[in-house]
Amino acid sequence: MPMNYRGTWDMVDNENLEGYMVALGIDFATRKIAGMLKPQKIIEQDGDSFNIKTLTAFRNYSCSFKIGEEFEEVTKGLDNRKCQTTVNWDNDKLVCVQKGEKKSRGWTHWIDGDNLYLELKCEDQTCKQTYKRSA
Ligand code: VL7
Repeated sequence: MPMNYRGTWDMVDNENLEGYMVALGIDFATRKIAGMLKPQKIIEQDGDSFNIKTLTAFRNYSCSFKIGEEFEEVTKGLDNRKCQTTVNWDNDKLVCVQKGEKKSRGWTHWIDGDNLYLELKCEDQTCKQTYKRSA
């Protein structure tokens, strides 16, 4: 049985989003707005099929994928790049590799109790986020 990520999750901690955004080349004004946001993740999951919505008062981002199947991801409203993206299980962790112009790009999710963790990586920067289950 795959780990169940379904739910609504509210961000409670955000470490080095600034460094991650600089690595992605996000402009100053957008970084200042983005740094104020408290995203909510709505995760839908049917076995190995996922939809992850990241919702904020400023912009939303949605991503659908199936474990092990590479797809073209356009990071619309973020840095607007194309990546060849694959998400795999590492035990109960979700490990995403985003191949493209930026080196060492990807993210990892894991769950511990009512906390959802996310590490976002780009080049030499790591942003660490914590979410709490709200539904
Ligand atoms: C990616 C913020 C900041 C540009 C706008 C701010 C809008 C939110 O990749 C992500 O999630 C994965 C794993 O859960 C699934 O897609 C989230 C958002 C990180 C990056 C870049 C600032 C512009 C913020 C929509």
